[in-house]
Order: sequence, then structure tokens, then C-alpha cells
Amino acid sequence: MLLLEPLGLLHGAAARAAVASGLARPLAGGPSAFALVRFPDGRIRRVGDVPAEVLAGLTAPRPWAGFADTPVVMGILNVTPDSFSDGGLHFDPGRAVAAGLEMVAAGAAIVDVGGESTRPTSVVVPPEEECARIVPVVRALAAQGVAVSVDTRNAATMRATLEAGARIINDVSALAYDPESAAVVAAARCPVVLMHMRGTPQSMSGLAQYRDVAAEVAAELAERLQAAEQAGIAREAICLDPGLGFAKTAEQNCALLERQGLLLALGRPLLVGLSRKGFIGRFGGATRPSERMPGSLAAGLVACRQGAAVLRVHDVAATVQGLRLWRAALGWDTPAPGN
Ligand code: PMM
Repeated sequence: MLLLEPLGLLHGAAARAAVASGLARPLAGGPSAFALVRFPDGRIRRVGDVPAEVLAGLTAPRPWAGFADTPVVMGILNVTPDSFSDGGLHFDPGRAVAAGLEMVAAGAAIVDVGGESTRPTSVVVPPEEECARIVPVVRALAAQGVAVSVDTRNAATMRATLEAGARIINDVSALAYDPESAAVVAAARCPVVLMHMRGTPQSMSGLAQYRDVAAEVAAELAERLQAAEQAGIAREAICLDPGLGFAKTAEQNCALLERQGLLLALGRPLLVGLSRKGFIGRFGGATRPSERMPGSLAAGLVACRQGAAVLRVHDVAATVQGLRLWRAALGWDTPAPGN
């Protein structure tokens, strides 16, 4: 796969005018656009000088899981005693369901339910315990029509939660952790998120060595994408995720965010999870995760600028408000008369 990087990103009126005059091409179906492209050997060309089929990986629309109008917000619901930001908050199933419904009311398109923390110091949770934590929550939310995704690496948990009504599987190991997981997703024909990571949550911090973080993450995600397809998962079902904070330093997270467009060359939509993570605290000067909403929102909008289709966040209401402003200011939505 040719890893082309879109440069000269344009938004709003500039994007519309440049695309109309042939000086730019839509990024991932638009409405943003790009005017230049960098080839793997470093050459930069104007899009008009590159055949349309060579740029197809970057330009093609990529609807996923029924969400055509992106970016959308995925609310994080950790039913764990130890997640880094919200651990313990939603450990009671009743409180977890109420929090999930609140996220939907605040504008989340998806609620991502997890029963195992993946922070570096976390302990591995057996699938039986994971299921005991999350199946009742998934079932209750799904029964109310919520689009539930399940954050798990375990095939048994995938099976049980899909039966309970989950619609999407979100695997931080990109289906590499459990040898049976790809077959479960293939048989269910459900949408799946493949996140980039090296090693496991316990070993990843020693594996953050990259020459070119964006190019290497893109190449490693391309391998996981290919493995998933070989296991019988339809390409259209797959969403990719750079895995910010997983086997990456704070600087590497920022470098990846800045050059996220390169990952769009893989032809799939991108989910970005940066909410309240350590690098937001480090660069934003916020020690406690609960104080990191402003930095998370700012960085989330950078991710959208670079073509993210799904933002995975703790602070749903604030993110939805920020995204509405972003869309309105770029002329993506026409505000209702009188507003
Ligand atoms: N980050 C966490 C957990 N699951 N899933 C995806 N797809 N992407 C992420 O960045 C991601 C994830 C980190 O823990 P949290 O649930 O406390 O945010």
C-alpha cells in the first residue's frame, strides 16, 4: 500500500473553493480537502499532478457503522475499579447505565463500554470477570436503543456482549491478543475498531522506539488491517485508531496527531482516543485527569482537522459543543433561522 500523506489541508470556504477549481481534493470524502501530497520518498506534488486513482486511498468517502455524518463522539464508560480517569465511578451497573444514557442525551453517537483497564500498571482481568462487569450494562443500554461498542481484547467477551446487543467491537490489540477474536468479529459481521499498540499494556512503555512514528504506526496498522481482512472481516467494517498513549511518548503522541493524515492513506476511517491522557496533562499543565477537559477538547479538534471520524471522550457534552462550533464555523451546518 502506497503511504501518501495529505498536506496543505483546507477547511470551510477555502476547501470548497479549492476543490471546485481543481486545486484540491476532498479528504476522506470531504468537506475538508488537501492541495498537496507527500510521497514516501519525500517528494511533494500538487494533487492536480497526481492521477486520481493514486489518491483514492485519501479521497474516498468511508462511511462506517452507519455513521455517514462525521465526526461523531464516542462516550467512554469504564465499568472498572481502576481506569486512569473514571475508575470506580461507574463500577455499579445501575450508575453505569445511567451514565451511558446521559452521554447519549448529551450527543454521543456511541457508548464504549469497557471492563478492563488498559493503563500501564493495570492487572489483566479474566473474561469471566470482564463479562460479569459489563454484560448487564451492555444489555440495558442496547435495550434502550443505544449504539454500544465494547472495549475488549477477549473473544469470549466479544461473543457475550454481541449477544447482549453490542453493535461494535473496539479492540486495543487490533485483534492480536486473543487468537479467536478475529473469527468472532468475522462471524458477527459487526463493525470493529483496530487500535495500534506494541506489546501489551504491561510491556508497552518499553516499546516506544520509532524512527518515524507516523510512518511506522501506519505500516503496522496496515498489517493489522490485512490480517483482519484475511480472517474474513469486511474492509468496510473496519475503523483504525493510532492508539495515542499506547507504546508512545508524549512527544510521539503529538507527532502522530500532527501527521495523522498519513493514516488516512489506508482508506479507512479513523477513531482517535486522547481524552484526558497523560500527554494532555503534561503539555496542558493539568496533573489530575479530571482537569484535562479543555486540553482534550483542543487536541480533539486538531484530530478532526486531520480527518478523524470518531472522537473517543470522557467529556461528551463539552466535546459535542466544541464540535458543533467547529462545524458551524466551517460552514458544515447551516444554523437554524434566528440563531
Ligand atoms: N484508550 C483507552 C482505552 N481504550 N480504545 C481505543 N479504540 N482507543 C483509545 O485510545 C483507547 C481505547 C485508554 O483508557 P480509557 O478508557 O481510560 O480512556
